[in-house]
Amino acid sequence: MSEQRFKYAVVRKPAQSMVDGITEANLGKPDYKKACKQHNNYIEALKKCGLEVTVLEPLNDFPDSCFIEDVAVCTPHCAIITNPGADSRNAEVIDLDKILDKFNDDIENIIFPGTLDGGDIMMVGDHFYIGMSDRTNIQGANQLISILESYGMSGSVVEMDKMLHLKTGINCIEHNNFLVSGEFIDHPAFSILNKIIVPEDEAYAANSLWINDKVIVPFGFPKTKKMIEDLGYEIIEVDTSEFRKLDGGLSCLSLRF
Ligand code: CIR
Repeated sequence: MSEQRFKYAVVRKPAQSMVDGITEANLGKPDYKKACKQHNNYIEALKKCGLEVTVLEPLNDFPDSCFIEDVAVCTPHCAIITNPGADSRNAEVIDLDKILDKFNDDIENIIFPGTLDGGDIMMVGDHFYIGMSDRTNIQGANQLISILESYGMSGSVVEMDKMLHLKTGINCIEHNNFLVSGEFIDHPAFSILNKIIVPEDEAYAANSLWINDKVIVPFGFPKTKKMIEDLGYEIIEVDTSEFRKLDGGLSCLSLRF
């Protein structure tokens, strides 16, 4: 296997205020220093996958701003700045256009009354699945679909009602392989895909991250790690325990394009 799809990543360092981030995980408050170390290891893993990484400064006014995946959808043809669905996160998009402008000829925007979080968007080639979570509404989804179609791509909505984001429970690791957990295991939208069923006690690892044919897997999920390894992928493990306490996984911590 060898496939170079992504060249760049953008990440945002965690802010000290992350201890007050949104969470339903019930795993306690994150340890800020530990989170910073884990974030550095994450950056190193992205570099090992061949990416040039832009590291943005923390935004202390936005406790969840290290979860930069939610503020943009990066496609091979344009970048789309989202309108994040959580009130406390909505203004995280400020100044993002200046950053994404360096890499993209075209920048588009999701605008009110549409809301959309990048964590709800799964790119599979030129098609984008859009999870209808509590953060993404139909206006946001329809705006995204029209933008995608105007660049020759496509999108479709996926009904869901249990998880925070679509990619909390399903992720494409290319070669038509998908890691799936919970409500997406028997979901009609995904019936024809090659599904790798992530066991319930390892559901967090469904959010493993394919980059250029390596797969970054969260530390501590041996069954999922083995299933991915057995498919022939090279694995990089990264501990994300402090981000998990805020319902965040591996994909949430970067934009890749
Ligand atoms: C939030 O609730 O928005 C953050 N605490 C976690 C965001 C995780 N992002 C993602 O799954 N794409």
